[in-house]
Formats: sequence, C-alpha cells, structure tokens
Amino acid sequence: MRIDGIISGEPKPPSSPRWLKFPVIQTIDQTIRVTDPDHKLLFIGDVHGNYDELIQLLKEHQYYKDGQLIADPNKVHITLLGDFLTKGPDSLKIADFILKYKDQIGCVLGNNEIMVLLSLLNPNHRFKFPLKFTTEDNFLPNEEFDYWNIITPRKKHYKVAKKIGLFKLSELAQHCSIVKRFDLTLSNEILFGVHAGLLPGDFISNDEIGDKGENNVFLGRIPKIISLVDMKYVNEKNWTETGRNIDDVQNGIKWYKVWNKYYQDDSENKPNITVLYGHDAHNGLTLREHTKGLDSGCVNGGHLSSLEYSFHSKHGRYITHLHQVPCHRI
Ligand SMILES: [Mn+2]
Repeated sequence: MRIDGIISGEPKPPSSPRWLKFPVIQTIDQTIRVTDPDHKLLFIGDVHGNYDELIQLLKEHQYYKDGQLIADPNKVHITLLGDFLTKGPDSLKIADFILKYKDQIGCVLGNNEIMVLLSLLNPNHRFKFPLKFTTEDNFLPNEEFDYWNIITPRKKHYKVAKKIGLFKLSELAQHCSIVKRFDLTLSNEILFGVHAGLLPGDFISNDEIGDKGENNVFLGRIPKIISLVDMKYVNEKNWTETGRNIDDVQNGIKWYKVWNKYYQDDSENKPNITVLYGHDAHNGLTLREHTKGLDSGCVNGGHLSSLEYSFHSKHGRYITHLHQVPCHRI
C-alpha cells in the first residue's frame, strides 16, 4: 500500500532503466504504537552478513528454535539497525531471512544497503541518483560537500547486489525504511531506530515537544537521507551540516552528544525520546541515557549486540536488557 511501482514477477533483462520500476523507499515507516505490556522490542546492531551470529543471538533470546524463528509477531518486534548486508559471509542468507519473516523483523537501511541498491541500479553512474525516497528524490548535492565520494559503490557492494538480485533487493527496499518510530504509550516514551543518527526535533511535531522551539531545536525537521544513513558528526551551530568525519563539518561534534546535551537541562519539559542506532563500530557499544549505539564491531571479530525493551509492570516503566554474542573474525 505504501509503494509505487512495485516489481512483480521475475526481473527481466532491463529494457528500460531498472530504477524506473524500483520502489520508492519510505523515509519513515508508519509509527508502531505499543500498548500491550507484554509486547517487547528487540533492536540489533550492525549484522554485516554474519548470519550465524544473528541466529545465535536470536536463539539466546528464545526467539529461534529448530531452524525456525518462533517469535510471536504480536509479542515481539525485531528491528535490524542497518548495515545488515556486506562485509560478512552471508548477506544473501540475511536478506532471505528478513523477507521470510517480514511480520517479525523490521529493518532500517544503512549506508551499505544504500550502496548495494545503487550499485545495482546505477552501475555506470549514468543517472544522477536513481533511488527515490518519500521525502526526497536524491541526496545530492550539498553545495559545501561532495557526497559522491561517500556513496560511490565499491566492488563489495556490486558483489552482494549481484548475489541477492534485483527482485529480492526491491522487496527489501519496500520492507525496510530509513527511520522507524515506536511510541511506548504505557510509559509515554518515543523510540527511534535509525542507522546513523538523528537530531533533537527531527520527525517530531510542534505539539509533541515541550520546549516550543527553544534551544535551537528545529521542530519537525526532516533530515537528509545521507545524514540518517551516514552521519557521525554535525556542525553544532548548524544542524543541517553533517558528515562522516570530523573534518567534513565546521564545529564538528558527535551527533549523539548534541542529543544528550539537549536533555541535560530542563529535561522534565521534554518528551522522552531515545535513538537506537548502529554505524559507529569505531566507538563500539555506546549506551547513553537517550542514545543507544549498538554497533559493537561484529564483522571485525567483536560482538553482535541487542537491546531489548520490555515493560516492567511493577515499576511502571520499560527496562532494557543488553545481550551480546561473540563474533568469529573472518
Ligand atoms: Mn554504517
């Protein structure tokens, strides 16, 4: 219901450019309202094709048994926080797994998924930008900074794209979004899942935010896709400037520091919003009050990390449970 131009049937050799038939990607998926105290949310950091570790993690959560995902879609929602493809050995298995269990497994796209899609749709850089999102037609160019550098697909992206194929990749592009939002109605909290990061006020409407636009917060801002999937740093004085490296922006500061700074003062007047993200393996597991970085470098022999939210009736609030499995270096 949400996508135009869905591909049906097996892909034929393209007579017209493939991107003409490719789904428009949802920038933000429909909000999931969690009202049932037994409903749990599980967020998983960058899997990067490490299928065995993903299964091991789900087994330890009692969501996988005898070769099947047994998580009840009415009781648990699993979200992969992007970069689930590339680098590791089993990107195809991961893609198949997500598509088999769409009711239980949600996903946000990371910079690597975007590049896999680009490598398939735009192999010779003939088109300016072939991916379309519900909030923008392309994320180019920013006058100050040349993103082509970042989003030029590499060999590893072509290889994965070829292996998974156009049909499954278009299904994935349809199923995943760039941002997911969960409203925990029992505790009046909001959770966002996104691969790279967000800034205060993003995707939040005027009436949801208490401080009425003080603290330089731009209410309801819709960030650029490139920021959502790739930023690590932001210009502290101008949040529209973001980059992957500190030198990419002036007054560069990690985005999550801006986010947590925002909550330092007067926090009772602000909505309780937490961002769950991946992308920053360099920092590793980074759990702060309102930002939860779950990329703990599985593909480099670190760990695969998950954070589960479950409602604690006695305390009347959600508690989080961190779980990690060790990854085998490839
Ligand atoms: Mn990433």
